[in-house]
Amino acid sequence: MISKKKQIKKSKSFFLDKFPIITIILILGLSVMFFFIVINRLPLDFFSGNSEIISEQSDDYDLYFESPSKNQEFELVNFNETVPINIKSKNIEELDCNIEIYINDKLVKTLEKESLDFNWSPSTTDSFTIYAKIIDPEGTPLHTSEKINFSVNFINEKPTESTTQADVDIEQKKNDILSKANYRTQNANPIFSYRCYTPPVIDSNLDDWEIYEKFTSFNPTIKKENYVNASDISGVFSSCWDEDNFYFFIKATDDVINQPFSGNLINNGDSIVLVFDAELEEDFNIPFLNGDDYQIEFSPGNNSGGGPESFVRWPSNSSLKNAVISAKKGSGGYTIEGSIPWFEMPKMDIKDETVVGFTISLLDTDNLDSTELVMSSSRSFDFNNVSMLGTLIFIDVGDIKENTETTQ
Ligand SMILES: [Ca+2]
Ligand SMILES: [Ca+2]
Ligand SMILES: [Ca+2]
Ligand SMILES: [Ca+2]
Repeated sequence: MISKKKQIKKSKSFFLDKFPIITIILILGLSVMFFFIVINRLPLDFFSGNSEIISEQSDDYDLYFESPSKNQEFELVNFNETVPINIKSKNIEELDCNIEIYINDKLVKTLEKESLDFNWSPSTTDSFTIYAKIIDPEGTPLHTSEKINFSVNFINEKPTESTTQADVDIEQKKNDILSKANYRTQNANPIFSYRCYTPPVIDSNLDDWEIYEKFTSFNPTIKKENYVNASDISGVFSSCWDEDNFYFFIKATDDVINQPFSGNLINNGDSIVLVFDAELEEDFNIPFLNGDDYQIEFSPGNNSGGGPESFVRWPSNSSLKNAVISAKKGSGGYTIEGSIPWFEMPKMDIKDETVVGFTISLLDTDNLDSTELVMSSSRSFDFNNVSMLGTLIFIDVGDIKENTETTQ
């Protein structure tokens, strides 16, 4: 535009010498008219790129995805598993707005700007594109994020025919709990533990876990520079509960099973650690372990053929006398299935909708004689800092065995 004006100025002085002023005005008028006709006919993009980008540049809002990352591949065990969606925002603190999430150009969720995390349940093995929009109260998009491609691969199950009413109700119940709960959203996506109506048999047969949600998104947390790939150490975790016990299983993938120790040393070999903060809300600002916290380790058994073991690192420094544990070691990994009676964790007063601090960590030792790498269900983990814990939510959605029978 500037060069055009300059040109017009030049021509103006040139014309002034030879033609009457009226001709100049006529030419100027025609040029202006012609300019606006051209602008109107060309698509807007020709001049500005995109109308939304104008507002983005002027206001400097931004949204970016922490999860999924670009081209991330999610391997899900079954349809109870979800893809964690975590979004970070920039410069929208003062803005009156909501955030819309689109997957394959379909609106899947509208989030409040304060909590930009949720779990998305894909229904099929596929590739997806996700993006988010900042929407003002009138519904006008102010900014659109970068598009992120990711893929989902269901390892085991065939897709269910359709979403049952029960699934819808469960999602609704979860969302209601999350909207009321006070938990550390930044640490991890909450994990749900379903009430069981038929307790799993603790026998290293994992069939009884099919109906429960599985967690697989472990992050390297301690000595993470040693992380190589998922066959070095990764895992599938699930849990459920009833009035008497907390039940769990872990299926650890581990290229080298090495547990030289037993007793209070098991955390130096291949083992898992469960940490619970029973009074999450009350202890929100207390980073150290206190009287309502439990740090419990499990070993699949040592190298000399000893059976599975537990050790309560906090608060008691002893084994869990009344826990039932079954473990199986194989090539490429091990499983631990267990039940812990609630009376071993007396501060865990668990009922429907109880929210506690929780992280499960996989401790991997391959060739050294102490832990080489820790993978955790929270984004960061420290044995002595409960403020890094993620969240476990106990939920009663009825006898889900009955609900799923109709779709199988
Ligand atoms: Ca079992
Ligand atoms: Ca390993
Ligand atoms: Ca505590
Ligand atoms: Ca190992």
